[in-house]
Amino acid sequence: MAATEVKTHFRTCTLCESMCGIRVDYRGEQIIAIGGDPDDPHSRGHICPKGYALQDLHNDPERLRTPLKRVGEQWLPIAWDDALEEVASRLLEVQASHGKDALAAYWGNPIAHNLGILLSMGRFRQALGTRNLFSASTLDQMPHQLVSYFMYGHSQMFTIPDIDRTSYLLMLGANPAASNGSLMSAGDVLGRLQGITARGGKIVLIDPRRTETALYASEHQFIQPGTDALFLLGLLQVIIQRRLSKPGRLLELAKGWESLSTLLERLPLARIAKQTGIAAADIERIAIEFASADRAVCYGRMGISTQEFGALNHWLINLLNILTGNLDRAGGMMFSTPAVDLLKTSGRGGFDRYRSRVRGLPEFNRELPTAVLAEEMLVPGQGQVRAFVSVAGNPVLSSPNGRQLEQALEQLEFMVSVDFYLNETTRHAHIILPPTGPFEHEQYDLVFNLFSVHNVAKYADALFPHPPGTRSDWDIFTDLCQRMERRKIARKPLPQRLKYELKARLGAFFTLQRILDQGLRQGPYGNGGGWLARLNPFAGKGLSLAKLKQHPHGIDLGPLKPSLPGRLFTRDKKIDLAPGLLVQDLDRLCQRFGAQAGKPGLLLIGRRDLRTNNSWMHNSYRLVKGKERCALFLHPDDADAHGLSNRDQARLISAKGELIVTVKLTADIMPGVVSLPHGWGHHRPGMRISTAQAHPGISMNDLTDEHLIDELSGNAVLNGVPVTLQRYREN
Ligand SMILES: Nc1nc2c(c(=O)[nH]1)N[C@H]1C(S)=C(S)[C@@H](COP(=O)(O)OP(=O)(O)OC[C@H]3O[C@@H](n4cnc5c(=O)[nH]c(N)nc54)[C@H](O)[C@@H]3O)O[C@H]1N2
Ligand SMILES: Nc1nc2c(c(=O)[nH]1)N[C@H]1C(S)=C(S)[C@@H](COP(=O)(O)OP(=O)(O)OC[C@H]3O[C@@H](n4cnc5c(=O)[nH]c(N)nc54)[C@H](O)[C@@H]3O)O[C@H]1N2
Ligand code: SF4
Ligand SMILES: [Mo]
Repeated sequence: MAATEVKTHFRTCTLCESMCGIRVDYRGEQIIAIGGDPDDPHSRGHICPKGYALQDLHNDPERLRTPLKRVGEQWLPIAWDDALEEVASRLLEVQASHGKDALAAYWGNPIAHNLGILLSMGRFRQALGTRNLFSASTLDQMPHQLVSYFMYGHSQMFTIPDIDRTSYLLMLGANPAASNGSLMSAGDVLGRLQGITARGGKIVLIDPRRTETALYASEHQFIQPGTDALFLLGLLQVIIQRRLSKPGRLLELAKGWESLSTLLERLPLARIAKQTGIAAADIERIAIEFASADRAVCYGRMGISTQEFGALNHWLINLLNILTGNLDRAGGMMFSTPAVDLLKTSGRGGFDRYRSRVRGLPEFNRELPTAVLAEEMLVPGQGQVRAFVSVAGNPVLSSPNGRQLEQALEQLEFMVSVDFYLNETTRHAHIILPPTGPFEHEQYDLVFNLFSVHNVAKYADALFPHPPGTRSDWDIFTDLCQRMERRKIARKPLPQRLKYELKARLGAFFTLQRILDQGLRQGPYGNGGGWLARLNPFAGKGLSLAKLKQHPHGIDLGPLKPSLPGRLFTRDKKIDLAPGLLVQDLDRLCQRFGAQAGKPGLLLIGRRDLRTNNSWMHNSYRLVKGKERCALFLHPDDADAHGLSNRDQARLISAKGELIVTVKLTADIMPGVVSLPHGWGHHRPGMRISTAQAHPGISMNDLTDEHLIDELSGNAVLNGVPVTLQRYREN
């Protein structure tokens, strides 16, 4: 008998960092409606078009549910047992014949939303036992993490702008009107930004494009791509020279003050103005306004992270906040206090303990830059990568020079993808292991609570039970790890095998929910005692999973709190203002923008729009319908110079490839700069995403260059890529 009763379920949307609370009305297995949850303390009812599209993902008949094996041109369904057995044995065989590092793995962005992957990742990394580990982090925020590691002693100690209480937000290279905020998880981020101006505060936006966010800003300045470090140096120089620095209690908390003034007076303001395109008078004024605001915060994101001086930018942003006394205080740059404290459970990090084989780039946190992934597969020699695991990632569309990666994937001995779509990347796999969808497993935001502008916690059970014969990411990785571990241990003496079996039995006790419960109990709001605390008659005051479950809309844990020096992970419990490698990197900046620096040609930057989610939600019709969204934004002056008119076709050429683009003229982009979105290019053959394939667009990463990186952090340069433009006529 079909269920007739309509029920409502509350959970958090996992598509972007915003963590919106959603309410899902459903009857039986059928979703009737999705809307914002007005009682969610974090998002207060806000939701964007992608939130509604979660139902398209859930209902998508092309979302894979059964493992697939590629046989010739065909994909054949196979049983889980057979699939997992084959994956475990093939991966280990490749390592047995070519060495441990002949295996590479890549983790994509959605892992950050996925409790099951996050909690099994450490074990899986160990089971893989290779140095060739990669993730979307080096296409995104590695510079933030490297700077936190150097200055605060922990690579996960993310700095979060306290937008709810600031009166001056200086924002560089972020477009929250499209992205809904990044490294600043905030439900209804635009409402919160409007709150700043409504309180009489000011938002200054620095971006080579007058973006959708400019509508919410009090002032927008164009900046020449890749020159933010100069602009930030300019601000710091003005503050130091005019003696506007007032670090207050941070004076005691930080070391390295003496090196700052000489460090920062290296390039004349006039030259900075020329290179950045921001007038010296504006740089001076913004510096003075920033230093004299009662609560100011400087925040920079993707646009300044994925460029040549990503790490330097984040260091200078931190210095600006520190010099003006705006670190670790209300309305400034703060640190969150999440209910499960990842900082305590993960290592501090480490840098340059080994290097990539071909280009010799340093590891960070036992990861290598994704910009070297393809060459590690393509360049022959000892340690060449011959097998690959992709987890929740689509690097063919998301990493620089995606076409090169495609070639690299084609010649691998073995590839497995843990992913529920047969797409640009997974089509190269030999086996695809598809996990359940986001409504079919439990949800708690381990990562985004760390990025949150207000401390909150929320848990949701699976909305729908696992359909028979399906497995979650957690199930897949736990099983795969066991199979790999057992194979490795099989050759060991009996006592070791028995010890392993015992550990495996005990390990089965640690379900996802139990691990989460333990994390909550041991976190800053828990009762501190973990399992033993259950025996304690006074236990129960603190947060636990059972408590959290009583609050389906989530719990408000209060605004961000000052947390230094207690939160610091540096050995001497001081903030390091002048880490050696960052100081050295200033030389690279000065060389790059010295007196000799010529005028660059056209530079390509990226963009996001509200209805995209990197590369992978384009199989939802509601998200792809409507106007074409891959046009090349071009300033009318540049169009004139190239003899182009609106809607013309043109050839856009980089060092790595070319694309035929339709140009869209707009004065909202800086002259000399052009913009394309990423995440498109669904024209590749052999996929099973028909709606996306019917709206293919073009991939910006067919043009980006794997050799363009921030040399310090290894992060890919995805903004500020040199290109040329030519008129295009079809013969
Ligand atoms: N040119 C340019 N390139 C960019 C960027 C840019 O701005 N410009 N942005 C960069 C940034 S910030 C990022 S984060 C990266 C993103 O890069 P990636 O993470 O490599 O790509 P996504 O498009 O997020 O692809 C996610 C994949 O995960 C799968 N997936 C989704 N949910 C789950 C799940 O729960 N479990 C599993 N197992 N799989 C799942 C999807 O089907 C999809 O195949 O792209 C980067 N690339
Ligand atoms: N709708 C939507 N939301 C998303 C995503 C998505 O794909 N779609 N992806 C999610 C992910 S993975 C992330 S990491 C976040 C990213 O979140 P944001 O960082 O807010 O997103 P972007 O839109 O990439 O904003 C980068 C801005 O930097 C500007 N820029 C480019 N080059 C430069 C430069 O040299 N200097 C300066 N100052 N600015 C520059 C660009 O014009 C752009 O406006 O968004 C998340 N949210
Ligand atoms: S803003 Fe982000 S979290 Fe909120 S509904 Fe949209 S995609 Fe989901
Ligand atoms: Mo990202």
